[in-house]
Amino acid sequence: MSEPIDQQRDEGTLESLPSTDLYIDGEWVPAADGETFATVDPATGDAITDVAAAQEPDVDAAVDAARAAFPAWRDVDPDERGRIVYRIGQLIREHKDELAAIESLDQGKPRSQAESDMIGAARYFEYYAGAADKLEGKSVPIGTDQVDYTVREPYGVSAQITPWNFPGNLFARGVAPALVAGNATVVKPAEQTPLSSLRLTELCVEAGVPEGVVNTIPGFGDPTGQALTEHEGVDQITFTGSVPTGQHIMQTAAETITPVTLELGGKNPAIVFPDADLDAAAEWITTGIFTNAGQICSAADRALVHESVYDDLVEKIVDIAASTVVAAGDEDEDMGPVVSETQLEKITRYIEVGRKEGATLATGGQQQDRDGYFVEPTVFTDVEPDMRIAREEIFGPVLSVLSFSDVEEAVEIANDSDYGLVAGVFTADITRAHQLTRDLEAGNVYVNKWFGDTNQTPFGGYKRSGIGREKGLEALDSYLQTKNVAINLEGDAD
Ligand code: TXE
Repeated sequence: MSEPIDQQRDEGTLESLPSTDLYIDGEWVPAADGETFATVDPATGDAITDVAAAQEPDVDAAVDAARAAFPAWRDVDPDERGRIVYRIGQLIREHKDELAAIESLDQGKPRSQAESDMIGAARYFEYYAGAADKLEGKSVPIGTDQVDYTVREPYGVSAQITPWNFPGNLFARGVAPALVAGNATVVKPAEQTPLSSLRLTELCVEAGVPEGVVNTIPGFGDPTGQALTEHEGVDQITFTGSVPTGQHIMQTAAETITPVTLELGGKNPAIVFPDADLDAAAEWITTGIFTNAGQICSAADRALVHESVYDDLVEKIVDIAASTVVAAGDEDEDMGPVVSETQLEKITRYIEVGRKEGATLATGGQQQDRDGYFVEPTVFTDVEPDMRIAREEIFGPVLSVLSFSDVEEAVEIANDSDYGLVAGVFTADITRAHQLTRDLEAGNVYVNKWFGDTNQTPFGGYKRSGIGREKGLEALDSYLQTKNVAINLEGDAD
């Protein structure tokens, strides 16, 4: 075990944590050199506990364990593999309260939002479990003298590098399809939020996942994540995080031609037409930007509002923003603190940028005068498309409201971005809705809603928002490669 857990704010919350060590080859082990780091409670700024920090030898050990465990896991009968994975989902459901308490403490989000993340985590395992015995190939008709068919095979070792905004949920989003496809995994959770991944790892083992198949090694981007993505023994990489780190990982992976699935940032437009239900649009957009304190790649970052309803909608949005209650996660109000001091500084810096650029601060804009990393729900109006607050990902509870005069202008502003993750359209006109879903450059388009996509729906980005798709049956493509088999039935080479 690492350091005793002595600074927990929420008495009893961490009792169920198996350990704060690394989980490698079926055992909890300290980092090779005994290195640890503190994970911090964002509601107070105090350390919660120390967690082992994996170094290069630990990465080697985890990848070796995964490589050794891979063939036997690949060869488990598909129906049995599915049953084991399904059991993980059931265990997550049984333990959702404690998992949510751990998540809320470590990440800062309101307890009920953490609970819903954990139900979502359970759903990933349940959903993919059913695919284990349906990963079929096809037969290819190439003539009577040959039989040709394809087989879908796992890559081997899948490295999962996860961020801090949905730590437990994203652990499940990657590990569930990786396991179902027959891969072994090495997970490196974000250094800000390692705790739920440790508990989820234990539940995987309890469900019957064999030793070495899931290895979890908390640590920093460098050296831990770096050593993992460079490793010759890694066959596939799934990363969710920032564009620069995604670019860096892709460059690193190019050395070994390792396939990458990248889910990166967004600067997502929500386009509101005059015929939309404005009350509903205001609710959806504020939910879209203030949930998880705006730390969501698919947040509603930019509201593009038709000039004829601009003032009306702004008034509704500002009313909701001003009445959004901000509190520590365990108080379970609307919005918690942001995850870290670094993130708080980034957000407050952008608020300053917005002011200097000449946008109007309609509400919020302040860091709250208390310990921890609390920032007010913030709305900027009179934002112009070339302002930095309209173009760069803030990843905080800061909405930029812009106006447009016709549909062409709305589409132009919406698509004038390096990102292409999510876009939303609010209108009562079904034809216009379809035209926009066609014209918007985004991997996901919402019509008259925001969020609420399920585990079944594919999710990923156009342009610099990423490569590949998470969720849905599409996600399995990241974890399977196709082998074509051609069998000669008659005839010689000539
Ligand atoms: O991200 P990083 P950070 C965006 C958001 C946020 C910004 C910075 O705008 O403000 O990124 O956050 C690991 N090799 N998103 O610095 O660096 C790191 O340890 C391998 C959007 O936290 O991308 C962590 O586990 N791994 C996003 C993970 O990468 C490395 C969610 C994410 O960290 C590494 C989070 C390296 N060299 C932030 N360097 C989303 N798409 O939802 C870091 N890591």
